[in-house]
Amino acid sequence: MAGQRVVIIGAGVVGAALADELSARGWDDITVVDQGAVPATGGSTSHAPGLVFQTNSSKTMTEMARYTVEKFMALDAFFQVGGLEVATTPERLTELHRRHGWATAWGIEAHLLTPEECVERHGLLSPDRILGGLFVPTDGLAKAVRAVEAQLRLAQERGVRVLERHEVLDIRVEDDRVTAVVTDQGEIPADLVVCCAGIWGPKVAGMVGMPLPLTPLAHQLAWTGSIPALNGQSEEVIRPILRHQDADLYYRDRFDQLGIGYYGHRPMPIRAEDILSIEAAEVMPSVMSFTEDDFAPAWTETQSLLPSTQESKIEEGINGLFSFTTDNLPLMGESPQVKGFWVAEAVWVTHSAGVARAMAEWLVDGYCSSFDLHECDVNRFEPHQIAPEYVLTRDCQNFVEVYDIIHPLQPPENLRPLRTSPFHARQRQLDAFFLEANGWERPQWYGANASLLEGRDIPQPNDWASRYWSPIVAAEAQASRETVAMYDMTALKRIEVSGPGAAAFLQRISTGDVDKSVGSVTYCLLLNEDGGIRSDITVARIDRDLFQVGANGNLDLDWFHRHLPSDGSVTIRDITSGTCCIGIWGPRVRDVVAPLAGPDFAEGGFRYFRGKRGYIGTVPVTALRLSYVGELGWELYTTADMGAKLWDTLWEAGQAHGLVAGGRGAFNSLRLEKGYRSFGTDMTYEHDPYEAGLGFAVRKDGKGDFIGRAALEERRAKVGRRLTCLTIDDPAAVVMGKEPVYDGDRCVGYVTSAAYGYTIGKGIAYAWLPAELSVPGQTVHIGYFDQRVTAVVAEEPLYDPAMERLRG
Ligand code: FAD
Ligand code: THG
Repeated sequence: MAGQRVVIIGAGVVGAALADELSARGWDDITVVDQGAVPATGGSTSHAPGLVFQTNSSKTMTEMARYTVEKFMALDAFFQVGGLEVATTPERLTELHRRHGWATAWGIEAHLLTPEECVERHGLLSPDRILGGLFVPTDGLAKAVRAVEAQLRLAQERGVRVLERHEVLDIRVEDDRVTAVVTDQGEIPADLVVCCAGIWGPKVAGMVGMPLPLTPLAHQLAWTGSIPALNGQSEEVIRPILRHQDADLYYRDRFDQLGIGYYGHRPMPIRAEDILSIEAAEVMPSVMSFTEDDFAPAWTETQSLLPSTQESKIEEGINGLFSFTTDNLPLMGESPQVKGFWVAEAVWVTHSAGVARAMAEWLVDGYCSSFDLHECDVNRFEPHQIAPEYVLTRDCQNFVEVYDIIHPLQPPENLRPLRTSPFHARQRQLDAFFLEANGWERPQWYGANASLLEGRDIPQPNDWASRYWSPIVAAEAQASRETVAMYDMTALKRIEVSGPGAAAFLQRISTGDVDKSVGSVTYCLLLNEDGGIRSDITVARIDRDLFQVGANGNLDLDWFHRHLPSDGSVTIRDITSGTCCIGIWGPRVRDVVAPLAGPDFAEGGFRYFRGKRGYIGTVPVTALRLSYVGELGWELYTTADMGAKLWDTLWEAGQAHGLVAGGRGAFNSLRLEKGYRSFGTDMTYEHDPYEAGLGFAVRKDGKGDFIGRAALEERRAKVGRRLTCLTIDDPAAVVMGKEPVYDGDRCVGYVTSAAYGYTIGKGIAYAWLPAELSVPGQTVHIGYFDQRVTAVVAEEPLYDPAMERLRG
C-alpha cells in the first residue's frame, strides 16, 4: 500500500521506531531527517541509560512499555534482567503494594519481595536499609542506540531514506497544510510531517506556529569507577535495574561499574531554543556539564544503600536533558491548526516502540486500535495549560515529584487558584475544601456543612481512602437524597453548536438522534471509527439551529473542530468559561425553584430530559432537567456575570427547605449509586458501548450514518468483557480505582471508579470483568495494598432502578 509522503524529523528512539512501524504497514515514501549523525545523533537517546520499568498508574503507558520490551527483545536490544524497586520507609513499602496492584491489573507479572529476597536479586544492597521490594521479571535495560540502529535498518530495507546531518530550518505551510520540510541541504516535499525531535520539539513545532507544552530539564546521571566487589564483571548487565525512590535514585550495571541516576536535585530547565548546536556543544547538545555539588547527596546515599560502592568513586557524570510535561504523559497527535503536522513528543525510551506503533496506526488507519490514546493526545489541554508559565512551573514541579507518592486526589499546589467559578467567594464563605479539575477550583465538601453530621452515623474509610475525605461528604450525599442540594457544575465542558448545518453535524458525529423537537435533551456517545467510545455527551436542542453540548473536555472540542463541514454551515464555540452552572437536585427541589421560576418549573410543567429557557428571579437561565446524581431537579446555566446572583437567589429561597451546598465527593458517590459512567475512568477509547453498558445510548434507526456505526455490529456480537457493578460490605474497605480484581488467584480485571454509597450503605466499585464473571451474585476479590477485599457483582443501578426519584 502506498502511503503519503512522510518526513519524520528526528532519528532518536522515537523517530526510528516510527520509521519502522510506518514502513512495516506498507507506506513507501518516508524520509527520516536528523541534524546529527545516525545512530547516536546527540539527542536524549544517545546517552539514555535505558532503564525500562513498565509499571505505571496509566494502563496505556504500561501497555506501551510492554510492547517496547517485546519489540526490543526481538531486536536483540534488551537485557531482560528484571526491575527491582526497593522501599526504605513504611510509606514506600505500602506504595510498592499499590504499584504491584497496577502491574497486576495491567497484565504485568510482579512480585513483592522480602529484604532478603531483594538482596538475593541484587547483591550490592544493604539488607539493613530496606524493608522490601517490588520485582518485575520482564523489566530490564534497553540498549537505546542499538534499538535505533536496528529499527532504522529495518526501515531502510523497506525503502525509507535516512538523511543524517540535515538540520530542519523551517516547515512550509500552504492553506493550513504542510507541504515541505526545509533543511540546510534543501527542501523535501511532504504531505505529512511527524515531529520526533525530543527536547527540540517546541522549536520545531514553533516552525508551524504550534505551541508544544513540554520543558527540557536536566537530570543527573553518573558512573562509578570499577567496584572491587564486582570483581571485573565481564557481562554488561547481570543484576536487575534498581530504583530507590525514597531518595530519588536509580541504578544499573555496566560491567564492574554502576550507573546512578538522580532526580533529587533542583530543577534545571532550559528553553528548547537555547539548546546548544552540535558544533557548539562540548559532548553533544543534550548533555550539559555535570554539576558535582548537586550530586553530593546522591553519592552519600548510594554508599549507604550499596555499601560496596564505598570502595569506588564517581568517575564521570552528565546533566542530561529530556522532556517533562504537565501531566507526565506524552504528546501525540496532529496540530489543531496545521493539517499534516503531527507530533510524537515527550516519550521515554521505555514507551518508544509503543508510541510509534500507536502513531503508525493512527496515521495509516485514522485511529489507533492497539492503545487507548485519550491521555496522550496533544490536544487534551485547556488554553491556560499551554501558557509558557504554566508549562514551566508544572513541568519543574513534576521533576521534583518524579518519585513521590501521590494520592489519586492530590491537587497541585502551585499556580492556584487558576480558574474560579462565579460561586467561588460564596464557596469560600462556606469553608469549601477545594480540589482542582482542569484548572477549576472545585469544592470537594463544605466545612460549613459539619452541622449536618449531627445524628448521622458515618463509617470511617481506611487511611488511604480517608485522605481528601471528610465525613461531611457523607452528610452532603445523604442530604441530597433527603432534601435538596446545589452543586457547582461550572467545570463541565460546554460547547455551543449552531447554524443551519448543526443538527446534521451532530447526527453524524454522535450515536444519538438529536434531530428532535426544540427542547429535547439527548444523552449519547462520540465514537471512533472502530466503535470505541471517545466521549459521552448530552445534546440539548435550545433552538432549531442551536444546540448546547455537555461534554468531557478539550478533546471533544478538538474532535468537533476536525469534523466541521467545510461549507461554513456549522459554528462551534466553547462557552464554558463565559457561563456557569448550578445543578440543583433533591426531593424538595420544586419547593425552592418553582416560586422563583414560575409554573414551568412546577409539577407537570417540565419533563425529564427536556430543556427550556427561563428565569430564576432576575437571572436568565437555560434549564436542563437531568441529573447525574439521580434526583429530581435541573442543571441551571447562566452567563458568568449573573452567576453569583443565581447562587444567592437559590440559596436564600432554599433556606426554608433545607437546601445545602454539595461537593464533588458527594457527587461522585451519588453518581455511582445511580450507575452513571464517567468517561476516561470507567470507559475509554478501547471500550465499545455494549461492553460499557451504554448500548441504550446508540440509536441505529431513524437517523443516518454516524462515525463508528459500521464497526458496531461486529463488536456487539462479541462482547467478552463488561463494565460491572460490585458492592463491598466492609465499610472501611473503600477502594480508589485501578486495583486488580481476582477470581481466586487469577487477576481477571480491574477497578475503574469507586466510592462508598451513603444511601445504600455499601461500598461501590465499578470494574471491567470477563462477561462470564459479570453475573449478579458472583464473588470476586479486589487487591487493595496488601489486602484482598471481598466484593460481589450486583444488579445495577443500585439506587432507584425504577427511576421514580428522577421522574418525580
Ligand atoms: P531524541 O533522542 O532527542 O531524538 C530527537 C532527535 O531529533 C535528535 O536526534 C535530534 O538531533 C533531532 N532533531 C531535533 N531538532 C532537529 C532539527 N531541527 N533538524 C533535524 N533534526 C533535529 N528514558 C527511559 O525510558 N529510561 C531511562 O532510564 C532514561 N534515562 C534517562 C537518563 C538521562 C540522563 C536522560 C537525559 C534521559 C533519560 N531517559 C530515559 C529519557 C529518554 O532518553 C528520552 O525520553 C528519549 O530518548 C527521547 O527520545 P526521542 O527520540 O524523542 O528524542
Ligand atoms: N450533564 C450534562 N452533560 C454532561 C454530563 C452531565 N456531559 C458529560 C457527562 N456528564 C455525561 N454523562 C452522563 C451520564 C449519564 C446521564 C447524563 C450524563 C444520564 N443518564 C440517564 C440514564 O442513564 O438513565 C438518562 C439516559 C437517557 O435518558 O438517555 O442522565 O452531568 N449536561
